[in-house]
Amino acid sequence: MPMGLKVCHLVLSLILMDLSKWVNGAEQVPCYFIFGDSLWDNGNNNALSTKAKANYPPYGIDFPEGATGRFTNGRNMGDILAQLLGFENFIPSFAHASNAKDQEILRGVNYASGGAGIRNETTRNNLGPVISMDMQLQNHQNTASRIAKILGNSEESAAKHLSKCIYSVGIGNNDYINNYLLPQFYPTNSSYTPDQYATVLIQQYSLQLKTLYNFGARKVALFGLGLIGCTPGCIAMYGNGTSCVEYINNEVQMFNTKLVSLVDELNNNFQDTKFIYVNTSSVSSSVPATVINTSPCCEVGNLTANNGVLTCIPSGTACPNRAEHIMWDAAHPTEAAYVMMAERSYKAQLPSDTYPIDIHHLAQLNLTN
Ligand SMILES: *[C@@H]1O[C@H](CO)[C@@H](O)[C@H](O)[C@H]1NC(C)=O
Ligand SMILES: *[C@@H]1O[C@H](CO)[C@@H](O)[C@H](O)[C@H]1NC(C)=O
Ligand SMILES: *[C@@H]1O[C@H](CO)[C@@H](O)[C@H](O)[C@H]1NC(C)=O
Ligand SMILES: *[C@@H]1O[C@H](CO)[C@@H](O)[C@H](O)[C@H]1NC(C)=O
Ligand SMILES: CC(=O)N[C@H]1CO[C@H](CO)[C@@H](O)[C@@H]1O
Repeated sequence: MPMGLKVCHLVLSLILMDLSKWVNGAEQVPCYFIFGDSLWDNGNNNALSTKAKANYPPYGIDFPEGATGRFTNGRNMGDILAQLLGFENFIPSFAHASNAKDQEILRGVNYASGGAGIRNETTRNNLGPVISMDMQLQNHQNTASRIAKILGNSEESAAKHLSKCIYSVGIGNNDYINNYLLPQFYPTNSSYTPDQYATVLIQQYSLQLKTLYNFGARKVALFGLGLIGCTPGCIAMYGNGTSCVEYINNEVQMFNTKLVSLVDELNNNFQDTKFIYVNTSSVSSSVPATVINTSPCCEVGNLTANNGVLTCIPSGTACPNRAEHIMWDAAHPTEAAYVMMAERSYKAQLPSDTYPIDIHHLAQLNLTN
């Protein structure tokens, strides 16, 4: 299958190796904070009584520490972006923050939780409790207090430090997959048309981003939703087993369009701040949509019968040619696909990849308060 991806992955691996040589110990920003869902989770769900977890083999088959709770075979989006930003170590999970040294906390925390959504009830009714965006922001408040203590009991010093960091937020996929698309568990589909639903999601997201701003965030990358209708899980559950489910992609696109408008609005309202939009379908577009591999790399259960469990079977098999696969399980990309997406969000290759600037330029910005 995707020869293009294989070649691309090889080239990108070389770029990553090269980059790590000369930026080693030279972070472009002092800190990086991560909010989001399973594309970003690095172990925050491990101790929760939820079905939305990935801390068992074959997850982590290509990760040095094995199955850590990352929903892929190797590094995830946040890991690769941290490396591109010049960090020597991955950003620690909030679940382990209490064990982390002060110096580590100053470099950032990862709050992301598999299954999490903009809405608090998302995923709860079908898979169990997860850490919603509101709860991730509450956890960030704890971190902000700790940082104020570290910096001499000064909230002002904390806000100043936090203003220099990069923030990435990737949330909203589950408000569709584990909410709007499951009317047997959630009332949203009978309450809202797709356009109304996108609007209420964006309104709530807007408040959440203002909260993040109030904690000091000034450089924020917002990741748009992916082509959910093309994931193996959606194709199995809502399609005819072969092609992308277009009505789902259209619903997700309504959200993305409104998110771009929100980026404009926030940048107009907060002159000392830059929000950017990462177009997830654009940054994954080296692989033509027509060759999206509908078979996950790992062994998954009966997708049409399981109310949204899209993860690998515990101790199931994994395909040997993982660098050639886009999808790792029924919902999550492989590390190879994440490398491609992270690289293009960091340095845009097409004008449609990021708006108005890419993460590399966001990091370089000199914003005055
Ligand atoms: C989210 O819902 C849970 C369970 O109903 C509740 O315990 C929690 O306080 C809610 N969190 C927020 C931020 O609303
Ligand atoms: C169903 O699958 C066939 C190929 O087997 C395809 O030609 C057709 O467009 C699909 N229909 C829908 C509604 O996706
Ligand atoms: C995202 O990129 C695709 C091209 O892959 C483009 O068709 C689409 O309009 C872009 N969406 C937004 C919201 O910029
Ligand atoms: C998967 O589950 C569906 C719905 O329960 C059932 O109709 C189908 O036969 C199952 N497929 C397999 C391969 O077991
Ligand atoms: C998944 C989905 O969008 N289902 C339905 C939700 O309700 C509208 C009517 O407002 C239907 O058109 C959708 O198909």
